[in-house]
Amino acid sequence: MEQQLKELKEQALVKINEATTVKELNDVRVAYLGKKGPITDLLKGMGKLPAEERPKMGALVNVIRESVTEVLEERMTKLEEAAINEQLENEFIDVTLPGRPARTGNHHPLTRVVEEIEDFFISMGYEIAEGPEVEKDYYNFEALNLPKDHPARDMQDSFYITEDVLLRTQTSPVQVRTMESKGGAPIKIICPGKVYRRDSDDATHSHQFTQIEGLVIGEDICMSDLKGTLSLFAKKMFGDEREIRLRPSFFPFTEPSVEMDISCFKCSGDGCNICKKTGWIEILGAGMVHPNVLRMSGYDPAVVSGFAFGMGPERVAMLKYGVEDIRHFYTNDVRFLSQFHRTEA
Ligand code: 2U9
Repeated sequence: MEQQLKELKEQALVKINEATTVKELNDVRVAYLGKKGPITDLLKGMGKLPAEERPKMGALVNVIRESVTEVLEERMTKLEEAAINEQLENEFIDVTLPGRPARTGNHHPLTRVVEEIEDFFISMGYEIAEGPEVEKDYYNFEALNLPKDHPARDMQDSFYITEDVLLRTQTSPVQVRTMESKGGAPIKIICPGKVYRRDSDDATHSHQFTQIEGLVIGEDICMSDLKGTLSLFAKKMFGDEREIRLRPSFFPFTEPSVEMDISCFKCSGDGCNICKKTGWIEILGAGMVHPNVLRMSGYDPAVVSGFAFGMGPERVAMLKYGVEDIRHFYTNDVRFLSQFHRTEA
């Protein structure tokens, strides 16, 4: 049996040396050291040996198994290393190749314009106020000096939910709510947000659009404060060379009321398609807060006065970026949106 064991060991060592791949070597391991291999068989057959021979033979089988295992593991390490080296050589990765650029998102053009307008007014000391889009008739109309029989309250023009509740048609109710909560204290706010009107959608109208309104209330607030503020605003949004002009207008919530034009940023007054050959572009409406509006929300028109203005950021964005159809802002076509890449760092 001793001789048999030595031959087995020699055979196993030869097979280990002959194996050239990890798989072949694993086959050798299973064949010689596995549960069904000859060494295990020999160990199982020990019971048939005379009792005095068993310890010696048992020790010999173990020594042989250990030395075969040791040689096999050494060889396995070498073959594994060789396999990895071969893989590294064959699967060369050129890390200098340029990668595919990741497609990044960017701010919606309307968001950019709204934030630009907000930044200007924040820099002038205004705070941002927000309020509900589903609003009471009182805050949307009544408190803004639009009595029950006013044509702007026509059911056909607004999305009414009940007789007294509607989707706000302007962000003015936010100002009214702020006035109520301030109890007569000075106010300097802008109110950006979505508004809703029953309009048929076309290139310049949308049933839902964005507004930014502003309200300043305090002692001695006068028309020249409004004019100075709007003049700075026009220069910030459309360039330092912009001039403004105020034309008389009418809004139920302001008296006097004005509409503001800026000198055309494309032709500087010579006349072009943007300013319809007039040299001026209408940007927003404004005025001094009507005494009725002040009174209804707890301010005494004999003590304080205020100015207010309102604009549509869609119109500002259309002029700034040359967008010809308002619906582009809402249809989220990436071919449109991807044209507005951030240029600042
Ligand atoms: C209060 C008092 C007065 C807000 C104002 C305008 C003039 C105006 C339009 C611009 C384009 C609406 O989006 S648009 O169609 N707005 O011309 N808005 S003054 O006046 C207020 C608001 C709140 C308490």
